[in-house]
Amino acid sequence: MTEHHDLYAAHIETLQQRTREAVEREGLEGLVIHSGQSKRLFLDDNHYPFKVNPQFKAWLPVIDNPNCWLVVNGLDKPKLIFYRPTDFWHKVPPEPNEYWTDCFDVVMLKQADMVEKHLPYDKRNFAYVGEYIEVASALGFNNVNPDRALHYLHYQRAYKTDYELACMREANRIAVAGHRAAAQAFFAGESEFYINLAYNAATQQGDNDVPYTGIVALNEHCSILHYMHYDTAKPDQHRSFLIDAGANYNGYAADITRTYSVGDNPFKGLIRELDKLTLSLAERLKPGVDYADIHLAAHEGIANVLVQAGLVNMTAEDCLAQGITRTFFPHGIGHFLGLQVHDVGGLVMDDRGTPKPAPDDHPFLRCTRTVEARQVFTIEPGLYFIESLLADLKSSESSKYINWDVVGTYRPYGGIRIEDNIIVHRDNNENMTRIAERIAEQKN
Ligand SMILES: [Mn+2]
Repeated sequence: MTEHHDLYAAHIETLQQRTREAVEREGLEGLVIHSGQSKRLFLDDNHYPFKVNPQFKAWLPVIDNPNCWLVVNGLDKPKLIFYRPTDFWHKVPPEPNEYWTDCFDVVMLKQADMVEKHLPYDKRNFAYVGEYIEVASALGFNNVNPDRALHYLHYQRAYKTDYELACMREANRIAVAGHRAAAQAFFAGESEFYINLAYNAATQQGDNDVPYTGIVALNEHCSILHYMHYDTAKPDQHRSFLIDAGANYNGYAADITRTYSVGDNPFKGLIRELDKLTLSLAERLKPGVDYADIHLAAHEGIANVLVQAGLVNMTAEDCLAQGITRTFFPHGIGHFLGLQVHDVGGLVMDDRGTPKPAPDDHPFLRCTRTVEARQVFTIEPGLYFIESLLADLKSSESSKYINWDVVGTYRPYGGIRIEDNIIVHRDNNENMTRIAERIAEQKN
């Protein structure tokens, strides 16, 4: 993406302004941001996959290099201390020379423990931002992950720069390619394990590259909300397939869910209803709307689907009032998306970090912010047939309103979730996922 160069420079300018404000609020001179360290397994000489500090990857598309540092104050050109050891065991990153290097004063670091000479000499007015508190104190930092500065940065991160939006469109494009390959593997009758491989091959991202562990579930497994197992055996019958899988571009995430079914059956009708619900809820995103209200609207939508499908024997209003929709849709309607799949800053009232928790009846909602332009959300209603929650419902007063024989016919399909990634602009919404799907379809 050649246009990245200009967008990137503007992105850095925005981060500089935010940093200036953050350090002023904290009474600091600057921040020293640590990319992280390689973490060793207990009593072992192998390492966990490296996951970079999100505050580091906010600045530059380097997500695979531990022992790097940024020194930023919002005024001077940011300093990048880039780790490049002499090492014949591991792949050493190339000397940075891409478009983004112009925005930094780059110094090379050959030995991780020699970083001190590149850091500010007087650290009293600098804060360490990173995971390794013992490293920070060994280096002489007293101020670690300062609250006021981080609250401010986290809150601001909800407003994506044009560069970030471009990255997220690309992440969606890559993920959609994976979803298409996965759907094909499902209809070809493959196992969960193989479907996941097909996804990885199409995205060219391995299990450690994608932004989160993908959910690849067949049949009843679709009812396990965080099903993270990949069954190597093909089931006797392929009834349904739920895939929640993303992709990463420059450290930015896509987070997409689709559900499929084989043949013509009533479950397919339910999938269509959920698809419509996703689109209509996405339409509700607009500046000034309370995101939590979209969650409540999702429950109204689910109540309507339950009535129409004959799963309940009551009005949608009563279904909602008795909380029955929470049995079938027990998670939140979505979340902020960005550098992290569940991006930060969703549950605060302001840039001081004043909490704005999820409503008592909906504790799993991850965002309660007022919707504004430049924010990116997922919208992901679901409808599941979860054994334990159905058992609770069956033993409750409301059991008499449930058509249990109808519930029984859907149980072997597990459940449905349809999840899109949406940019809210001032005058319109941009459903990145549907756009990427349309483009991919036209190419074929
Ligand atoms: Mn999601």
